[in-house]
Amino acid sequence: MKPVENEPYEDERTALTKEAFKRAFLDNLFYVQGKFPALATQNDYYQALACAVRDRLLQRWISTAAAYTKQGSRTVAYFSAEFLMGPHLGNNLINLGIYAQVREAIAELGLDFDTLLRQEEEPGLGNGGLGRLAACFIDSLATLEIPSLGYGIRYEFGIFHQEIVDGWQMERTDKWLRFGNPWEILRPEWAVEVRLGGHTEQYRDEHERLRIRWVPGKVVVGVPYDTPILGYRNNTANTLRLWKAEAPESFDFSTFNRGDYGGAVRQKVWSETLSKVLYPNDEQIQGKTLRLEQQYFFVSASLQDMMRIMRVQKLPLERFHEKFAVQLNDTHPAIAVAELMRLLVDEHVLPWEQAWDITCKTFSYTNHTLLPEALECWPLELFKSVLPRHLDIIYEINARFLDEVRIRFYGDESRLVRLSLIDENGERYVRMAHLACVGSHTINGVAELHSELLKHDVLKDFYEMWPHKFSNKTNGVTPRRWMALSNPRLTNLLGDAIGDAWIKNLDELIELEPLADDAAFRQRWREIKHANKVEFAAFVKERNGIAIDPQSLFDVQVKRIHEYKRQHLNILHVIALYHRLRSDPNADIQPRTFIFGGKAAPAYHLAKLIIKLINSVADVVNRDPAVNDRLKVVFLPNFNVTNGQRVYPAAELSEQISTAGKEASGTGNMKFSMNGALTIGTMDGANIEIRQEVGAENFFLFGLTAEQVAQTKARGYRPLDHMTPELQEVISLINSGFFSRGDTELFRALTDGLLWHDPYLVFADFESYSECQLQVSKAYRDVDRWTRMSILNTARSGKFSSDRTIREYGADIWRAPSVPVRLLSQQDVKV
Ligand code: 8GP
Repeated sequence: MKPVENEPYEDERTALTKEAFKRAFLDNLFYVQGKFPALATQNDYYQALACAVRDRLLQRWISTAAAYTKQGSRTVAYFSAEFLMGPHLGNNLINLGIYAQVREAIAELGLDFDTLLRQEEEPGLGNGGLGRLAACFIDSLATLEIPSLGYGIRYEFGIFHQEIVDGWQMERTDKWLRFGNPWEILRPEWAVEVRLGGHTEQYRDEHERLRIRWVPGKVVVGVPYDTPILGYRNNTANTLRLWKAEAPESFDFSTFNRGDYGGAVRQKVWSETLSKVLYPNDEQIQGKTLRLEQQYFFVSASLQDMMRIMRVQKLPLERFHEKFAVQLNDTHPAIAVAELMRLLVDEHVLPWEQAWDITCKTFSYTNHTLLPEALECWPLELFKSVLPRHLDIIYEINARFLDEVRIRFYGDESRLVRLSLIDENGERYVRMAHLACVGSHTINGVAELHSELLKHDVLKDFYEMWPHKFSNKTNGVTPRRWMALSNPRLTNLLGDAIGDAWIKNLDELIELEPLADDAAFRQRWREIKHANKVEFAAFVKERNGIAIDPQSLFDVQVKRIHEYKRQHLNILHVIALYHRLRSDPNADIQPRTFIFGGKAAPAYHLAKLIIKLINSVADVVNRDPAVNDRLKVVFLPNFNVTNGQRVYPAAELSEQISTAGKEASGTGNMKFSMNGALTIGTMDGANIEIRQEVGAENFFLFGLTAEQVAQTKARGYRPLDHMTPELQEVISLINSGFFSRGDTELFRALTDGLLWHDPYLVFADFESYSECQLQVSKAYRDVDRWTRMSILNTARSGKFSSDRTIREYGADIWRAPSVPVRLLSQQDVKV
């Protein structure tokens, strides 16, 4: 098909009018779902609606493909093992600019729009911050009209579904594809083969050159599934391309003919395992063979796909780095450095030096964590058994790199040991972060403090080697999903007050600033927050069966459960408040609802014990008539994107209380602040920048700084030095079995850890935290002061749009200019 030059034309099928929508909806119900209203389920209606939206997406997708093909434009490839997209329907309607019309159209057909939205199973193809960041980034890339592809894995099972049974987390498989997925398009014609295992051997090619051949042990096929990603109110629809693993052939017929049916099917089963399930670990690696295979699988498939695109566009491979800028989202895709070398040297016979030059100009690496246990290292033997050829390539990269180090740092043997791509202290490992650093032209952290700590701590030797490679790109989140879609009441108010340009340019929120002094506006601001709280309270009632008071302060901590994020610090403070109330029933305490949510990695026992403690405290506190008009505790099960959209708009206090120097950035902190919640937080990650933007007077700061944490540890941290009488009461209460029906051992692993060897310094920060919480309560009682602070948080959150982040990546790293898209219709293309 060739695009034809003429004016854009809205065809009947994809017009954005209400009438066209209703027609499309009924058409789809009939011809796609094959149902009529008497038999249709809510899910049928959802699918019919999704297909109507999808037609509009496809029109923009084709238009975008046409524009990019014509321009031959430089393209960003975002490589990520996780894309935590959240539901598509609502977001696509926002980005098409037709949310209100479609809601009306559906109502006019006699259906409940919200019920249909709720039918969508969210694609939970990520663990937390890193995966959600990838989703925000591809939204911003499309909004900024930058040609880009997201490359990842189409996991059949995403992050597990969390249930709470008797206070404990239970994991259930996430069958998100159960009813099909209307947002993806299968592209079997672009399937590629990926090899694994086996061995290498030398041979002589037709010119008698000595070369190396990889004889794989097994082969899988990667099949791409494409999801169009719309920009906000433009004609751009970029692509998220996720790979599914399949067997080359369903049956091995030679085996089958020998009568070994089981053996014949085994290959198929094994192949499909590769994209079967997301590893549910956040910030902790498990050195499992399957995970390395997954990483290599999607990276190899993606690089091969990019080479196919080069062929289609008739570009020589020597220009790979001019056509593509590849961003490595953490080290999960870092094997791409060795794979691109293999493809260029072994398969396309480029000289090593030229291939290396192309490789280094192609990749950039983002680090997302400072936790040592999250830095990926693969045992050498395991690595060799999966990727024998890549290990050779890594040895060669390492040898050349260490030669360079030797000359730069004459006589510094220990530096060689520290920088090597191979860790030789004891069992030998391949260090993926080192591979990423050596093979990339830029390296960045995700908030200012984090980038500084990378330079001076985790990646210090690389910084000394190549200071010019390092920069900071503070994270951001998309205001389309995290404000326009999830907080419609606020969006309406903002629309009345300052228009809606902020949705595309979040800095415009600054126009709100003067309104913080307008009493009538403050009143409306409060009404909106209150309405959001009422709605959320109804949801909690339905989910947890707990009645919470919308007049109380909604104090929220939602994120993965991890010791460094210190949910236990929060719950210890709740117990302290409970203790104060029980000791003095007349204590003047600001009524609060403490809301927790988050998943623990299934094998992370302490994190699961923290969940149990939160639920156990909730059980006691919520039932105790002596306090329960003033304290409530809620653990919201299965925190995910959908539940995030419910909770951020209702929150008043955002808990960002990690041990300073541990949280790389955080992005939930940004979502809270832009929705008008105030932060209680440490000097960690992006908290520091949020405080800088909103003003110290509009932020509740407590705790040790990263520097003080380091000093405290260097001196030898002794938790008991920080024991206070109140903290003593809290720990005793837990250990007495008060929250565990007399079981004095249940929480011992947790309390012993805190008392004797807590690397996260909970006791050291407890007093400062409690004191700061008193300040919070005081501020909350001054209704006007609080409202003013809340408005200023939203007004000054412009920096935290992922559009700003992506502009910075674009200018400093990718250098991929935007390519506006002209809308084509069916009339414009001829076969
Ligand atoms: C997270 C960081 O913990 C968080 O501070 C940051 O905002 C987010 O990345 C986005 O940059 N890191 C991870 O989620 C992470 O390292 N996960 C990998 C181990 C799976």
